[in-house]
Amino acid sequence: MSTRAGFVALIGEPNAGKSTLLNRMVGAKVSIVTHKVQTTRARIRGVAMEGDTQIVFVDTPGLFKPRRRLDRAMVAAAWGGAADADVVVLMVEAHRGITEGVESILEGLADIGQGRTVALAINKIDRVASETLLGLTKALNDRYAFAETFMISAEKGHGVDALRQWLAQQLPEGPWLYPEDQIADLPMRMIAAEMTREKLTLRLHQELPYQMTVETENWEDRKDGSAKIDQVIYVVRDGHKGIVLGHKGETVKSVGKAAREELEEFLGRKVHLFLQVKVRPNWLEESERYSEMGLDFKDGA
Ligand SMILES: Nc1nc2c(ncn2[C@@H]2O[C@H](COP(=O)(O)OP(=O)(O)OP(=O)(O)O)[C@@H](O)[C@H]2O)c(=O)[nH]1
Ligand SMILES: [Mg+2]
Repeated sequence: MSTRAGFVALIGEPNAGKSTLLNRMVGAKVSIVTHKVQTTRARIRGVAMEGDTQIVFVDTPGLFKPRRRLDRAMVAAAWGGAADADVVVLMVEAHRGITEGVESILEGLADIGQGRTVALAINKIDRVASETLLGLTKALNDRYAFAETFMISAEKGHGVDALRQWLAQQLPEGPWLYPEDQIADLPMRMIAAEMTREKLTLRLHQELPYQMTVETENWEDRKDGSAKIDQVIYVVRDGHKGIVLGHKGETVKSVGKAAREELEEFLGRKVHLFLQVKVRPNWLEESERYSEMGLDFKDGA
């Protein structure tokens, strides 16, 4: 019996639904999802099986015009993910069509896509009438020679099985890359920090989520089977600290509760989660913060 295995990178504009698709393919939430743009910051790998094929999905940060150091490091990580993959899937939002952002990704693909299989996944088809999809499919295929086009709803699951089956056929023969029971390639302490960042992002408004990062500082496995996890939320201003804490600390308290509950479900054990907010005006220029996120500081230069 011959096995297959390889990497499939998901790329697209921020909010296209890349993390939602990765989670659906893996069958567990390994990458955080919010309705806001620029949620994913680094390359996150999730493992899915299709018959005897192991598909390692690589979720990437959204591709956009970078302004700050963090933006540049994120965009570099995304293109790097595409360049390292056997197959690239470009995700485009059905209801938004060919935006300026999609145009510039198509330009980048002309380079990265060479000698690589690139498929198109038009996502969020639940949001448009089917007539729209034919026109969009044609317009996109006129601009880039996609190996195949899929119409999917990552959220509802439409078209996802067909995409996974096709991807499995594209991957090379070879041994599996991860143990059969592994679903993610991301340290637990980072998954835990990401869960808190998701809950914070969902709770907070405007720019704040982009100026904040979460790190797991300490993880203690206790004798009674529970885990004690200490995390730090870094913000850039005193005012931000106040917002994260909320009136009488209510905001951080409810964020901590939501994150803890999700972590307990993910780990299948009791969790004691302690959150601390620290003002760090320069965290966006500190290389250690980038390595904690799984990004390359130098990429942001
Ligand atoms: N209606 C609809 N919404 C979807 C679908 N797929 C994803 N979404 C929503 O789109 C939003 C963004 O999803 P994400 O998976 O976080 O998008 P992303 O591409 O990973 O975004 P970044 O990490 O910021 O680059 C979330 O609110 C999802 O629930 C879909 O098929 N249909
Ligand atoms: Mg994402």
